[in-house]
Amino acid sequence: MTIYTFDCIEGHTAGMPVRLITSGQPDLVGATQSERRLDFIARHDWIRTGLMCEPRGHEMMSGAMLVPSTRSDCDAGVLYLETSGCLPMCGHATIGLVTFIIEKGLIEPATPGLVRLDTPAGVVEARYEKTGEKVSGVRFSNVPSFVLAQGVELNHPDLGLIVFDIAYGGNFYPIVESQRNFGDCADYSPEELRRMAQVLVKLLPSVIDVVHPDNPSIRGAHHTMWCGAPMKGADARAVVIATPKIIDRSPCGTGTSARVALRAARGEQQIGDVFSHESLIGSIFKGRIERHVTLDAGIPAVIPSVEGRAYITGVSTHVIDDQEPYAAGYLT
Ligand code: PYC
Repeated sequence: MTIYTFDCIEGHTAGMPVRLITSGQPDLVGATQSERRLDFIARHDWIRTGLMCEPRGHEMMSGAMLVPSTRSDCDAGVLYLETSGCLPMCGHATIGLVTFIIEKGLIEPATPGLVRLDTPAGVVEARYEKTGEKVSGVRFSNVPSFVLAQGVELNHPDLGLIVFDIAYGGNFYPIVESQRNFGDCADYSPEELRRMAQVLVKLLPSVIDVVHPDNPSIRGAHHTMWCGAPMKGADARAVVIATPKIIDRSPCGTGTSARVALRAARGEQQIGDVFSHESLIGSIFKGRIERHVTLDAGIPAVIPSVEGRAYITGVSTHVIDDQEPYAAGYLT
């Protein structure tokens, strides 16, 4: 029998849970964080499922694990863990983990006010502001974000023909906007959106091969964005589903980045414009275009930044006894 122990900081960003694992990390093999993510998935994914899924977590649980940086120019390395998988990047978790490590004094960044993170998707720079002991806001500059495809058509069994664009902001997002067979995310219950997302994600490979042009280990779309009119005066609203189960409570940092990339490609947003993006529950992220860049594969992209706020709600220690029946967790 082996008992594994993990210390965590608990909290939320814009209402979406963040569980930050600060001890018990496995030794990972790989020269880059992207390679270490693949090693984690191959050998240690039970830590993700054990700490994110029931009975220690729940359907919406999401978080991150602090790991050593593989680069000398970063303050910390990070893997993003949630019930939907070990992600290349996660925006709300980035805002959360930066808030937690600064408020708890876990890391002293080389440059005060700036945390450089070695993520599987690339280097992410997060700027934070403090009011007293509290972090009052985090704005991270994301990895290059771009449009993979526009006008993709899919015959959805519930909706009929739907047309959407696919953009990348650290994860790939089919972005479904108002059209003949889909009015507004507010027309559907969260459970209906989740069911529609599960079907879309399942059928997507039959119409398009989703692969990052510069990093083929980032492939497939497991997240979807369902757009609608804002409820509280933001510029737009979206409900993001990270299949199989997550209905994001935040406006989704990587999803907001993907939407900003789409808006940039359409000429709807310029450098300096602020795009306020509202979530399922009305919480807000602010998305900006920091600069235009080009992928190694020659595709135009933007560096978006996303701003939001996170809060610590507790600390926890979880143990996983490998003889326990639900050691690796479960989702119903
Ligand atoms: O904030 O990037 C995000 C995110 C990904 C999945 C859930 N939230």
